[in-house]
Parts: sequence; structure tokens; C-alpha cells
Amino acid sequence: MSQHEEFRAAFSEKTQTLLGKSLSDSSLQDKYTVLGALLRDQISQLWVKTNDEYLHRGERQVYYFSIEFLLGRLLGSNLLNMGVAETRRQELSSLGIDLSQLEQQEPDAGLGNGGLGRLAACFLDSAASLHLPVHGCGIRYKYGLFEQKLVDGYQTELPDNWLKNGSVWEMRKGDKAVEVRFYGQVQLKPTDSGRLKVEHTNYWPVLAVPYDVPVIGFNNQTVNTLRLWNAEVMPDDPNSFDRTNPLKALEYRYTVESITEILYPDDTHYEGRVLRLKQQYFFVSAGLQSIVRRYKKKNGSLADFDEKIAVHINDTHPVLVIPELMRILMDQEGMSWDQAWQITVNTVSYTNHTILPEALEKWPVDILRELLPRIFMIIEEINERFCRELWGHYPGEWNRIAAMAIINEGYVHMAHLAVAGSNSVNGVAKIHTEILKKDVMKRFYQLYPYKFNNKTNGITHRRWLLKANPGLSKLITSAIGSSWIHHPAYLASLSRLAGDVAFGESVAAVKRANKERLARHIQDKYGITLDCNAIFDVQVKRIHLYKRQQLNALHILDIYNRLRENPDLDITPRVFLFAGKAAPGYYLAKRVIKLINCLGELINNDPIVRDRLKVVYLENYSVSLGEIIFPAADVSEQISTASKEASGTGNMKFMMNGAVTLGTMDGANIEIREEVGDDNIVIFGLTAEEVINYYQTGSYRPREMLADPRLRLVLDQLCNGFLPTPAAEFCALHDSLIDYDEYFVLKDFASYADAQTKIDRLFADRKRWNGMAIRNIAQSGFFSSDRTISEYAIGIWKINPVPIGNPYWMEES
Ligand code: HBZ
Repeated sequence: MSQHEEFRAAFSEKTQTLLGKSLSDSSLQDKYTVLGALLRDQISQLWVKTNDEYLHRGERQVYYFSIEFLLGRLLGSNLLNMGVAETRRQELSSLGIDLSQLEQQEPDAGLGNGGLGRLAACFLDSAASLHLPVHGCGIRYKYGLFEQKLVDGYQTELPDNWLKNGSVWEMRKGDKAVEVRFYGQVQLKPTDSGRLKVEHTNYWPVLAVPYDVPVIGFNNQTVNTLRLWNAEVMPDDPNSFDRTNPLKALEYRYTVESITEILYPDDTHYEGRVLRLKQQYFFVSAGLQSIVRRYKKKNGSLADFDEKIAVHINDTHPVLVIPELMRILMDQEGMSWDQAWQITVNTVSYTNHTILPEALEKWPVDILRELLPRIFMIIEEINERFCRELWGHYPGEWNRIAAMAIINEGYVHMAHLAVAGSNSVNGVAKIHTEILKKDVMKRFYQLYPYKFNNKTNGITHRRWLLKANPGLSKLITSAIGSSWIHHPAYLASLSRLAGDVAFGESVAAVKRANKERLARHIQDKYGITLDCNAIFDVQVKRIHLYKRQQLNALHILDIYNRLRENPDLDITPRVFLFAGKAAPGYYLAKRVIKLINCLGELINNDPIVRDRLKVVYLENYSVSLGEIIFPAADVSEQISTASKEASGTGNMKFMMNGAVTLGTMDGANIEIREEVGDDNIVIFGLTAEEVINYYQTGSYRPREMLADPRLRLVLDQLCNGFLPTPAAEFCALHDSLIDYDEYFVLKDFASYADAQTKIDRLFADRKRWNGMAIRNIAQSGFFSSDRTISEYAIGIWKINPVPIGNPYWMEES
């Protein structure tokens, strides 16, 4: 049988055995499922092999704990990493099936809000691709991030029932379930040996069942594991089955299952509900128990646990790892406090993702004590010992000690617990780490300077370039060979082509094709026709005041005003594209969405601006939508108030696809500038130092900015009936800008407008612009998460690669 015939037979047989259907009877959804199942069978063999290898080699393993993993679709990236994407495409095509249509059947796994969750997904991809034994641990939310629908320009939220057809990528491991205990009473009872025994009674048991998702390395036979936990009732719990009161049993089941029902849709604002704390402890306890169980099975005792295991916490959401590990080591393994503490600190490392005060988690003591009585006792003891340590360093400095304490004024400060109980604390871009050290965590840095380090974020170039932009990938390979695929730093050799007019035109042609693809999507979905000669100027990310979509919007209104005043104004046509979700309860962010949609309505229907200006808001931003947006962008809007965006990662996705950054000196924009040089990026606005200085001195007066007539006009237009919406709609937004302008929108307006004029001129010089695009692509290798993960592996985790099988194995080259 030829390879194609073999595939046809296997595909048709799988359709029958899995779905009880004939191939001719199967829907697109069926075909997607069958293709996924065939691939999963192939993956499973490598998965078992990888696990065997890890077990026998006994190398140190890392567990990356994150309350979010924003995976997106997996079929395409799994085919790519298994090295069979092209082969399958052809085989399917011989059956009359279009692979890309099947890919679109897959719902995104949207188990995350934004940057933090997507970073976790990129890290897993890079770790597996570098042969590193790094596994994910998280929650199997039944509902991912809400689906955004725009109704009359307003955001509405619909549930994201991503599991309604099941998932081909997960494997339920019922035999690996563990019990997690909430509430109840804890007593310390003396035993004959003189030690205290911990008795936890009347607790509420919840069964944690793991669903494992394979994480496939790129062409390297490594398959790591992402373990997502699902909450279920304990089968033998009397509450779960009460013949005399079935309703009570039902209610009980609902209460238990609600723990993993839904992802909280807040980013950068911590959620203080008890259910959130239950989620946190649930996956932390389940994850640690399963790690410990496996470790003990192989090693007997936990005495050298920290030599073989590293646990990384992605922000403070999993910080209960620290007291939970203490609990296991002391209460179950009988270790002393000092021994347990040493092991715990050596095991845990922590990443901070934000300095926004409203995002820093703190839990009321009463809630923690009631929900997790034993964990709370341990946190109290950690706090007491930590404060004593502080007293030793700073005797009499009560204010300092209070400011650093883990428990203070009735709250447990999770970031303080994370720093005290870990061996490494890292920020996610240079400037962010510096702000942590000099400002937000200054005192902790003084105490533990050796713990602090920077790990600038990265993105997987496999999904964000190779998969999302096949046209550009082929062009790069034809110019410099394919070694960049394994070593993205080699992209740098494209630099020598930055002045090559013909290559510049080829890059532009790829960009043009990608813009046309996006324009078709927009035409089909929104009925808006775009001019692909226009600059595609894109801002896609969560909607937040600090990210300043409102600055972009005010500036669009300003261009519109100038065009109306002078219809012959010499500007390059622009398409302003937006996408992003606002937290459902974030009033002003939702008004910004409405404002942008109002601008679209006004501008897109005005014959005076003709094709020179368009504004489009793309609904329901997601990983898979991002994959068609990034390759089509000319300009990348990264315009946060300096000091506020810890790093940003969208900025890297744009750059890697040849867009030019228009940005502030914030987050990783600063390192992008370092890489590409001042000529290949457009920077504007206040610096972080200036912003922080304004905050400290309170000397910023937004009203003074109204001296600028252009700015005054657009602000007036927000609430004078100029926009096609009731006049009161944007008053709150207007007032917040004039009265406080917490994010310096008015202050940066003129400088932003100048920067946009500069973009206009640069784009008009085609050769120059193409050169800038090439330099951006060439320098993007640094922002591959392969680089970031190597730095974590060497600098924090101290792990080595564990090659599986023949390291040069490749099915398709
Ligand atoms: O993490 C983001 C930062 O804002 C961004 O600058 C950075 O690049 C990225 C990766 O390091 N932070 C988040 O995405 N944060 C959250 O999504 C979040 C989610 C739940 C919370 C708090 C924050 O309770």
C-alpha cells in the first residue's frame, strides 16, 4: 500500500471505530475528531517513551503551576511539532478534505485571560522543544474565557462551552485522582513519641481528577505533560448520595463541581471571592500531592525532594504551594519545621507579572482560616518566623517590619509569602524587574538581593511565525536556510538583506497577502471593505485603561477632524484595527470599546474620508484570531503608560511578523528598541521615571493640557453629541481624563500624534519601510521563548535537557 492508501484506510477505520460512521457519512467536525484521534495515537507512543525516560534517568523535573494556560487550538501546532503537517495536508487533500477547514473546527482552549496565560502555553512549547523536563499544572475549566459578542458596539459576554464536543487532546486519569480537603477543624494532638500529630476533622473532601494533555516538542520525540485538574464529588462521601434527600445531594454535587466550572475573567485585578481561593488551593494541593506520590514511589523518602523537583509559580495565584508543601513534609512525612522549610524554599521559584497595586493578591485572614485551617496555621507560623528574622535585621524598625509582614492588618499578602518562601523572584522584562527591585519590592530586594533576577518574556516562534505565517517562513528559509527554525537567533542573518530592494519587495508581497487574508475575513464577517494599500495599524490586547486604547481612539478622532477640515490633507490611508476583551465588571474599559465602535460607525460611513480612514473592532479576540491578525499588521501599537506594562508579549508577535512598533518606553518595548535600534522603532511619550515622579509629587495637572486646541476639540466631542450615540455615554470617560488622567493620556497625546505622523512618512518611503520590517524580523530571535526558557532552565531551575530517542529524529524535514 502506498502511504496515501494507508492513511486513507486508517482514517476510514478510525471513523468507524470511534464514531460508528462511514467516512462518507461524517461531518467536518467528525473528520476533525478522527484526525485528532489518529495523531493522538501517534503522540501516545512518544508520551509513554518520554515518561519512561524521565523515570529511569531520574533527572530533575520542573512543574510549572499556573492558574491559566491559554493554549488556543492544538491540532495545527501538534501536527507541526510532530513533523507531519505537510504529509497530512496532502493525504487529506487526496481524500478531498481541506486540512485548514478541519483546523477551524477546533474550539480554542481559552483557559486564560491574556499575557500571563499565553506565556505559560508558550513556555510549555519551548520546554518540550528543548528536551527539558518541564510539566504544566493547572485547572480544567469547564468554561474558558467568555465569548465576546458586540451588540450595537457594546461588549456582551457569552459562556465559552469549549468542551461541548469533548476534547481529543485530553486523557482522563481516573486512577491518579487525589483528595483535597476544605474547611473543618484542626487539632494538634500529642503522641507517644512526644511529637504533635495533626488531626483534621469534619473537612469537606473534594476529588481532584487529572486530565493530561500532551505537550509535544518540535521534531524531537519529547512529549511532556500538562496536567489539568477537574473537581468531582468523592464517590464514598455520604453527602454525594443521600437517598432520603436527593436534592441535597444534587446541590452538594453542584457546589463541588463549581470549583472548576469557570475561569475568572479578570486580568490585572485580583478576585477576592472564596471560590477563587478554592480554585487556587484545589489545583495546588492536587498538583503537589500527585508530584509527591510519584516521587515517593521512586525514592521512598522526601529527604532529597528539592534536588529532583522544582516548582515554579506563575504569579501569586499558586502561592499556597508554599504552605501546602510544608504541610505535606511535616504532617505527612514527619519532618521538622526547619528541614521542611529548607526543602520548600529550595523547591519553589516565583514570577511576578505586574506592579499594578489592584492586582496584588491579599486574602482576608478570616476567609483563609475558615476555608483552609491547617494551611492558615502554617502561614501564621511562616509569618511569625519571618517577622522574627526581620527583627534580627532591623531591630526596632516597626514600620518596615509591618510593611513587609506576610500577615498585616487582617490580610495575608500573597506576594510577601511568595518572596519569603521561594529561592528566586523574577520580573518579566528589564524595566519591570528594575521597578520591582527599586520600588515595589525594594525592601525585599534589600533583604534578599540574591533572589531577584530578570527573565525577559518570549513567545514561541513555532506558533507565531512558522504556523501563523507560512508565507514569511518560506521566504526566510529561502533567504538564509532553515536553521533559524531550531535556532531562532539565526534570524539575525536576515539583517544583511535589510537594504536589498528585491528582498524587501518579497517581504512586502507576503505582508500584502496576509493583509488580504485578514481583509477577506473582515469583509465576510463585518461587510467592511478594506484597502490593503493602507497602513494596517493594530492594537490587540485586553482592554484596560493603562494600555490606553483610549489614546489611540482620541487620536483617530483627531485625524478625522483634520480630514474633515481639509479633505485634501496629505496622509497615507490607514486602517485602525482593534480587538480585545474587557473584564465584564470594568465599566470604563467597556466604554472604551463602545467609543471605538462609535468611531467606526461615524468614520466608515462618511464619504468625505473615503478610503483614507477605517476603524474596525474585531469581535472575540482569541489565540486563533491573533494568528491571522499579527501577520497582517504594519504597525504594532504598544502604547501603555510607561512603567505599567510589565513586559507585553503581543509586541513580540508583531515584531516577529515584520510590523514596526509604535510604543512607549515600557515593558519589553525597551528591549525591542535595543535589538532593532532607534531607526527601526517609533518611540514616544513620558518615560517611566517621569511617570513615577509625577505620581510621587502629585504635580500633573491634566486640565493644563487643554491648551492644545486639537486635544480640546476631541475631548469636547466625547460628550457634545458629535458621536452617533447618546451624549452622556462617554461623560465618565471624559471626566476621568480631565480630572485625574491617571494614565497620562492627555500628557502623551501630542507626542503620540507626532509619532503617528512619523509613521506616516516612514511608510510612504517604501524601501525604508521594508528595510525596517526586515530588521524587526531579523532581531526577533531574542524574543523566542526558547531563549527565555533556556534562561529559566539554567538560571532558576538548574535542569538539563533529557533527549528522548535519537535527538536528530525527524519525520519531515
Ligand atoms: O503578563 C501580563 C502582564 O500585564 C504583561 O505585561 C506580561 O507580558 C504578561 C506575561 O508576563 N499579566 C497578565 O496577563 N495578568 C493576568 O492575566 C492576570 C490574571 C488573573 C489575575 C491577575 C492577573 O488575578
